[in-house]
Amino acid sequence: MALVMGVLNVTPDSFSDGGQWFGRGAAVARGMEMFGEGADVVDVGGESTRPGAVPVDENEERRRVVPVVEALAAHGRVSVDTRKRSVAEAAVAAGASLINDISASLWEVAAEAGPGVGWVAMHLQGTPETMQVDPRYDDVVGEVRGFLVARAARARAAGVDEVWIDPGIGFGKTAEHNLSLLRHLDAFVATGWPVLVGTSRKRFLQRLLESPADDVIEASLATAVMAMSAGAAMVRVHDVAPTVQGARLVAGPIA
Ligand code: HH2
Repeated sequence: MALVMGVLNVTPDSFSDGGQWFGRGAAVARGMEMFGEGADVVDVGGESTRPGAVPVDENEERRRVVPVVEALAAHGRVSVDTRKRSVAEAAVAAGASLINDISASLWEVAAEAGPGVGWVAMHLQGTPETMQVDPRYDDVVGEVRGFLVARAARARAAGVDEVWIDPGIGFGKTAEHNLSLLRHLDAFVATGWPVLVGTSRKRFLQRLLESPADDVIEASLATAVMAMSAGAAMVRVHDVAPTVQGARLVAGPIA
């Protein structure tokens, strides 16, 4: 069965849930709730990477993330969503066992931590500050896949046992690029690296459906189910309980 990664943004400004879980107590309670709903991993992030978001100072990011990781790691698997080495290191020291790395450059932190700490390579064109200005590809599927396979191989060569690849839906991609990647997930699955996909509450769904943010919850579930049906081994979502139901259906009755 595909794994479900629950999103926990400990930020004042994330795209769909900014500010909601900013306090430590509220964040830990939400993480516990997601474990209760069946999340296999809770992904703790202290910096919004939505298009145009303001970068966060690394001390502030560590201050946001570490206590929440520490509290949740006693109850289930925790990943840290960061592009900063010091934040990844501090989160691993606090109990995170997966580095969800939107910069696809921190595999050495996982390698240094040794067995039991995995790494996700996510593709991003440009930087979160500018990535949606004018994203361009000749062959989005081939370029993103080539990049991820090369990074995954470097991580494996450095000694990381558990390596995931993620096409980075919405990160330096137009709605058409995102659709191409979703339609061709089989090309990523065929690489043999386990594939993680995050479509949850993303802006391209709003654009495609011409909907306000709150109305893309169902579209988020639909695209998560599509991704799992195409062979994604993990989906990153805000709405854990319905996605766990979807994962069970894909793995069982409708397999
Ligand atoms: N998407 C977001 C953040 N981290 N990590 C992976 N591996 N894959 C993704 O698609 C992905 C990710 C952006 O979504 P969200 O956390 O909802 O928003 P924000 O960056 O504003 O916190």
